[in-house]
Amino acid sequence: MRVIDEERALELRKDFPLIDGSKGIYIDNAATTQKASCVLDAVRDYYLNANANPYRGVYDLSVRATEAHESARRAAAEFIHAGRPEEIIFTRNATESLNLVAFSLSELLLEPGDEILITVFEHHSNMLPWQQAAKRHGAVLRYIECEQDGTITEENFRSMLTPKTKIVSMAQVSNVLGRQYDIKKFAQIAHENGSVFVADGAQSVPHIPVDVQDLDVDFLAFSGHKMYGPMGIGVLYGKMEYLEKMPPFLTGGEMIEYVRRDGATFAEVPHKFEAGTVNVGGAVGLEAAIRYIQSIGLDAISQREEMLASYAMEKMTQIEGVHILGSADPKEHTGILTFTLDDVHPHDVATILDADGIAVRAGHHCAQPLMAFIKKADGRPVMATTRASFSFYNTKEEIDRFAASLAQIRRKMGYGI
Ligand code: 7TS
Repeated sequence: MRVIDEERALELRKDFPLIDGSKGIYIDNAATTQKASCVLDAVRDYYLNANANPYRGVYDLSVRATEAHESARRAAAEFIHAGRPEEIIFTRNATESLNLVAFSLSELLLEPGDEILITVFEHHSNMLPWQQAAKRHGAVLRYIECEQDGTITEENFRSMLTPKTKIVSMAQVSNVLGRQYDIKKFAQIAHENGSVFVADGAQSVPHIPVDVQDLDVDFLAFSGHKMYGPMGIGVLYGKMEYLEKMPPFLTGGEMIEYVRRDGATFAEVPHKFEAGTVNVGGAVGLEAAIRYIQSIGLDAISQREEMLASYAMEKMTQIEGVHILGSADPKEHTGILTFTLDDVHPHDVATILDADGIAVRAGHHCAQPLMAFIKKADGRPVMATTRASFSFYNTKEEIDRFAASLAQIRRKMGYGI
């Protein structure tokens, strides 16, 4: 493994034209990462040299477009260690992947009175699809509450399962707390209970090695744009035993075998779940992003991001009024530090940081139930927070500047230091 030290980070940064040499500091990587030039080149090359509607034509260009899409599917399968490429379905993003599984799996499994189990820290994209599924099927959506630092104990998890729990869904890494959950263990417990386990990998797949066969999750959703790839391409991994039985999510062109006036037979998996013209350019970009990540190594990436979180945490905890959500251990943050600053609203924090050229995220981070659940020292819910999230291309020098800017905010707002 080639360690990413400051020198190597600056070298790798040359791969990201938007931030290379920029005075600004981009630390909103959990929202989306910057795009590597090799990704942009691959997308451009596809449109310049192989663009056609795939799967439909017999002519050379269409065959090349089909091959490009299938090559990306093989790359995604290899990246998360799926047993076979057909278990990879391309979607627009993690949100669409989660909607697909929530819709089609619940059609297959849910009866009135059944239960779906998720956690209180889920991103809205792994919450609303289950709320809707529960409504459609007369099922009950239950929430596991974590401890204030984000911990979910095995006992707590077990205590929420009942014989009616058909589906369990949770994030492998929380987009607010940055915490990584032992989904291998939780999936095993869910399986012992006869429940299907769905993992939201939007914040884990870009940062830590993920092996779906080792984890033995039944589904895994993630987005290309959070892993240096383009927007508009996402993945849903699913075990073939479920995908084959699940009804389609979207219907129309390309997902059929044969259509009659009174119905249709559907195409084989994965095409059954890829209705309409697919995003070949996005898939090509995703494959380039995967190859890029593989060339650096996820072990090196996760080590670097942990180091940056640790460095930032040390600086931030020295600033009066800063409170970091989640664990006190930087190893439990996957490069994500969400915080409050006494007396100052997160939108003011983010605006003042922006004046110093620093891009962070402020608000509820699409996790409003978590914001209402996490309490400040005075017992009131945090409701909104500011989040800094690092990528391997960020540097210690950037964190020094971020911390220096953060340290001035309370004074600038008239609260002294
Ligand atoms: N799940 C998690 C855990 C996420 O963090 C996000 C996006 C999604 C699902 C949805 O991904 P999308 O690509 O479909 O939008 N999270 C964030 C965030 O934290 N800030 O902006 C987007």
